[in-house]
Amino acid sequence: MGSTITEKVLKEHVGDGTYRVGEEIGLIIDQCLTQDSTGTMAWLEFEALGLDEVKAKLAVSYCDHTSLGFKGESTDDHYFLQTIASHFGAIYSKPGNGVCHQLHYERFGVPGETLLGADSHTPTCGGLGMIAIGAGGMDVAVAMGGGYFYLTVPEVLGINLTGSLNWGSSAKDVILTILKQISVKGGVGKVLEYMGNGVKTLSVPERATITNMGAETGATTSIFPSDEITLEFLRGQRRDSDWKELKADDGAHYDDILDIDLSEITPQVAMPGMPDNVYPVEEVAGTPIDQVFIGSCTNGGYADIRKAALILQGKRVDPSIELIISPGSRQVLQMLIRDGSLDALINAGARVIDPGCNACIGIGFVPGYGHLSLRTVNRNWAGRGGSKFGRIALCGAEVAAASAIKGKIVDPRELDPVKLDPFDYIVDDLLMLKPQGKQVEIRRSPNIVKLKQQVPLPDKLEGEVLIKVGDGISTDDILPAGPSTQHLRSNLPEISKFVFIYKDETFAARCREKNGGFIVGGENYGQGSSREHAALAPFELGIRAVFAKSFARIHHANLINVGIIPFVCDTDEIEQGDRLSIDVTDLRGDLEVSINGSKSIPVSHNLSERDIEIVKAGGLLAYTKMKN
Ligand code: MIC
Ligand code: SF4
Repeated sequence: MGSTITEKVLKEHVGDGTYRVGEEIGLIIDQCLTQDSTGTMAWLEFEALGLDEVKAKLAVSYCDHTSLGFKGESTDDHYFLQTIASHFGAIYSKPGNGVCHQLHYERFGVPGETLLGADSHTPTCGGLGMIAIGAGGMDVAVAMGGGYFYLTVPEVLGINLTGSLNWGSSAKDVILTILKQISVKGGVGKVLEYMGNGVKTLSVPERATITNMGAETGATTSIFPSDEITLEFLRGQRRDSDWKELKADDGAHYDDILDIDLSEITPQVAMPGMPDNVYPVEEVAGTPIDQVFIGSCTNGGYADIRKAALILQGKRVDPSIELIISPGSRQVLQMLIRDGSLDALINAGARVIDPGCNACIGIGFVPGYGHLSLRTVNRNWAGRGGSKFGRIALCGAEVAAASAIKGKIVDPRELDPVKLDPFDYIVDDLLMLKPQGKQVEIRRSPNIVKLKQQVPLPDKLEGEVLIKVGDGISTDDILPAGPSTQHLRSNLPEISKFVFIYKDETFAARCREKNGGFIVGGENYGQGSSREHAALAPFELGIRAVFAKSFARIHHANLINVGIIPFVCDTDEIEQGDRLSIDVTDLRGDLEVSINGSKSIPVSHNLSERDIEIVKAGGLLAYTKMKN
């Protein structure tokens, strides 16, 4: 039987265990990336491992989420990241250079290699044919130190693309259509592998849009073949020597196949709430909007913003709204300057900001009370744009640009088609700094707070249920990103005050008062970002276990890594305020939790043997040190 691309790349990288679907393997990681909001912690964790230097083939420390330095603490974070990367042997991408995922596929991604990134949209590099996986900072710290990344061998969902896209529809509409079909849980435990004749009609940036937002299906990652189009892209980036062909064998076995005819894809919009709350544009056309944002790691590429410029050329942004353009990288910005797009956009009334995450993470351009912001980003949960009162809808660049002209959601097919001319990429790595080694002194501000040592798990966990939440709780619900927290990522005592702040303002204070306790959730608890702060901060508040019906992959791993046990049970049986007690001396046996001393219910978990050892040791850092 032939192999899928996923199987080929994973098998070539198995360092520990046997490749069998559903079993745990230790994966050899070639490349690692960190960014400035998860990176401060990841680098502190790397330091805590006591290693001399980065052992992975390549590590890049990016600065993108708080690249505007909106607080002095963020600027301090940047200097810490720059000096620690240089000291331990990683490349540093300076603020203003762009978003990590966009930059990584432009400048470093290599088909057939593995990438582990401390950001959930790391699968973007799957557009180049990499196995690129998002993980928490501790896992990335261990991988930077040359350790394996442990994961359960995923199933492979083949997505068979046929036909080609019509005017008005884009790669974003492809992934929104897939999300509508399989939902935000449909990719859990799977790799989405693209195949079929339609693949060759998509450029690498279009593929990257699709693999980027595959993260929103809960998939482990997404991957495209590496073909002539990939070679052409790498040639454009002056990196053709990094190319290698990658394709699935004839007769490769897919666990399931989803057929998508690109010629039937139409423009789509994900309305506020969840990325799978997707409607054909005609059903929501006419909805008034207050703001349009074009950019992010999903649609911050040159072609997307160029298309928006062509749509807006000679027209005017509706005076009742604002349009913000945020190029994904400095390369994109330089190209938009060269071809006059920036002129066209500014003349139309758009505002252009520095390449980076910015508004996507709620740094600037925070939507006002009840406002609807139409964005080309990938997430639209409540609170995502930096305020719990703003609402976000997701779409591609064409819908966004057309809607900016009218001040309401518009079907771009009503406008004359625009077409891109052939172009060359501008390659200039001025803001990519090579490491200088040990002579570089690491700069730390008081806001960079050293990690506490992890201590072994006690035999019994007891305490109160301090919050009970419903299904689909995202990491943004647990620990919101945005202006109130982004500068505190390296300061756990301070950032922990914001845990569940949008859901229950008294949560953190109650945790302190009660000396910790438990969280109870529903299905898919912890979906979304790789932010390990959504586990570290509750731990800081004394949370020692989360009881839920199911967990999202990265958050599940993060809980284990910080020493919180993710238990699975029927949480309908537990209420906020209940007192729980559970004996955890033998996590391999039958387990039950006692509720208020009056009844007990069975609980289970999805911990592997290794995970059990990690939680017993108190977390991944303690475990790794113990093993070394
Ligand atoms: C996100 O898009 O939610 C983020 C901000 O990039 C996060 C990382 C973080 O919280 O720093 C992610 O996707 O992992
Ligand atoms: Fe940055 Fe937004 Fe992409 Fe996260 S989703 S990496 S915040 S651009």
